[in-house]
Amino acid sequence: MNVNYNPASVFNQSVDFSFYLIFMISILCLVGITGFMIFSVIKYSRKNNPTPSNLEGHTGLEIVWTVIPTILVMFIFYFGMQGFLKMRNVPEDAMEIRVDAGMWWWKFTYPNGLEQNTAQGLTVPADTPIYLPLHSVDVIHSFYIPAFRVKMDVVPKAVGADDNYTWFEASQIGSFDLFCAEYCGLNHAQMITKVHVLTKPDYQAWLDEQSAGFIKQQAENPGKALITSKGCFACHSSDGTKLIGPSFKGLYGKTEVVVTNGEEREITIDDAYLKTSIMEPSKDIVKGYQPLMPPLPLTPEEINAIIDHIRELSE
Ligand code: HEC
Ligand SMILES: [Cu+2]
Repeated sequence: MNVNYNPASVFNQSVDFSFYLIFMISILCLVGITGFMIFSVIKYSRKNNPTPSNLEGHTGLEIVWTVIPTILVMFIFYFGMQGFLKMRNVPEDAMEIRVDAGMWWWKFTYPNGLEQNTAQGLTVPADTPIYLPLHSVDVIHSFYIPAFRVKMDVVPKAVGADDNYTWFEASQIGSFDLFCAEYCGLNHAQMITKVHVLTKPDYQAWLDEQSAGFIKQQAENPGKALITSKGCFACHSSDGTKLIGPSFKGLYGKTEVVVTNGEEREITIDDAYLKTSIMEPSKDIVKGYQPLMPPLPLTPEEINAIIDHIRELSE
């Protein structure tokens, strides 16, 4: 089949070919079976065929309707398998960008340590194979870029599976939707972002600029950088807006009611309380909120940096 279009990735041709092949076979079956039914209704009506007769087996027919579907299924399998093998075999020279998913955010980590979040999206160079190891910190998500014909489950280690992966090579400059295709809870719909495909020189310029900014922010305000890179911002704002969790603004020193082991108690937010809230989120639940905060892997230094930043936001 000659589909005349400009494919967005190197997978489009084989995936679309399999799709159209199956679609065409289905249309042929639909037309053939419907036609035969109409033919039989007319030919064997009471008017045209007054004396009914019984047909008792027909070896020739049985062979035909076993052999033809088998050939069709083998065709579908052959083309499907070819496309599948291409998607599972990552080229050796692929550039690695690690993908982390959580409720309800994405994080993309570049070889030089640069991190991009859901708001920023995934930026890649065109005509370069990109290898994407997929990690989930909580439940099963699914990494889906419809324009590239790429969709792969992002499975948490806890499920016992090894980390999953996928790869692609973009062939068109532009921005394409990237979202979670596995319903993963309340704000599943927030896991939508873009893949930005740049020319190789534009990508290099973008990478240099972003990396410089990222390194500067990490040095100047590690707490702020961590809140972005660890995905806290998906549920906590820094400007007083109430999201899924309370805003970090004005938090430090505030008095509030929390539920601990089913009992309400009043606390004043200090370093020790913040440390517990971050390390064991399910211990004290702020009254009026759902226990939705996941435990996130953070080192003690990282927690201290975040606490420093939360304190700053209340000064
Ligand atoms: C999936 C959403 C989600 C993410 C991601 C998340 N939190 Fe939370 N967080 C909540 C919710 C909901 C609460 C309120 C319920 C509770 O206390 O557990 C909360 C409570 C807190 C509290 C206590 C606030 C208070 O008013 O006492 C702190 C501190 C906190 N989170 C820090 C963090 C940090 C730091 C991160 C990132 C490393 C983070 N959270 C990531 C949802 C989230
Ligand atoms: Cu998801």
